[in-house]
Amino acid sequence: MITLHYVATANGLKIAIALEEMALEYEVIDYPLFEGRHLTVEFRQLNPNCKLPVLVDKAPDFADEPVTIFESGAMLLYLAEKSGQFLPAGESPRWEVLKWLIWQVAGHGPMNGQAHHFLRYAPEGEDYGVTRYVREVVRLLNVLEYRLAEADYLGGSNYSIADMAAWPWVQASWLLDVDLASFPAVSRWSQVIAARPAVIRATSASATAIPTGNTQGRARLSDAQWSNMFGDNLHRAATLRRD
Ligand SMILES: N[C@@H](CCC(=O)N[C@@H](CS)C(=O)NCC(=O)O)C(=O)O
Repeated sequence: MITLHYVATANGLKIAIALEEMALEYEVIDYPLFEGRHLTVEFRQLNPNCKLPVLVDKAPDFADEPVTIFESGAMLLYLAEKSGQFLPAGESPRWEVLKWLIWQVAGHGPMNGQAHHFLRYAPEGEDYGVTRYVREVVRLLNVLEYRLAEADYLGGSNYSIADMAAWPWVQASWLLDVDLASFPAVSRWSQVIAARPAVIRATSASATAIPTGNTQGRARLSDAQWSNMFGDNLHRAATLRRD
């Protein structure tokens, strides 16, 4: 049994999709986005970075003890290796998947995250951050367009963990007022993935679906919610020590 410590955002959804695709048994522990329930000494033992998602496999193939994995890219690799699916074994196809997976978690995800931050949370009237990061998201969509005009999926001809990583963030592009219709190959890829039964299950199950309030419109946070997301509570968590 796998426990998924979950937040209903694009990074969380990547892992829910992977678990559904791989037909692995799992339970979800939900951490509502603004509540800061993960900013604790206990949670820090799962992820020193105090971020979600985190996966705990109580029955790993290679150890008697539970294994804890943080970082969505590491989780996707772990699950692909555990299930033997969605990461080809051969050297060339494997590296195609790995380089697009790393591209997503190191650049595409963080840049989208910053664009969402400046649009939803930053003080209004400050355009620099919005312009910088939304423009960067558009640039990265052009990179995806280039790749997906030559290949059905990011890793080549087969759907893989690289697509599972990128798709939830691409889906969220409309929230940035970026029209995917300008990227025909990305649109085609996005629609094909959206129609997969595992993706439909992950995006619609009550435990893992992304609520409107997590993504849409300008966020109106209470002082406590702001502190959990960006302020003192968040930063204090990085100084918590084990007892
Ligand atoms: N690089 C990390 C990003 C994790 C991350 O930023 N998680 C966000 C949700 S998408 C989070 O935990 N937000 C709540 C918080 O920072 O308190 C990954 O890919 O797993």
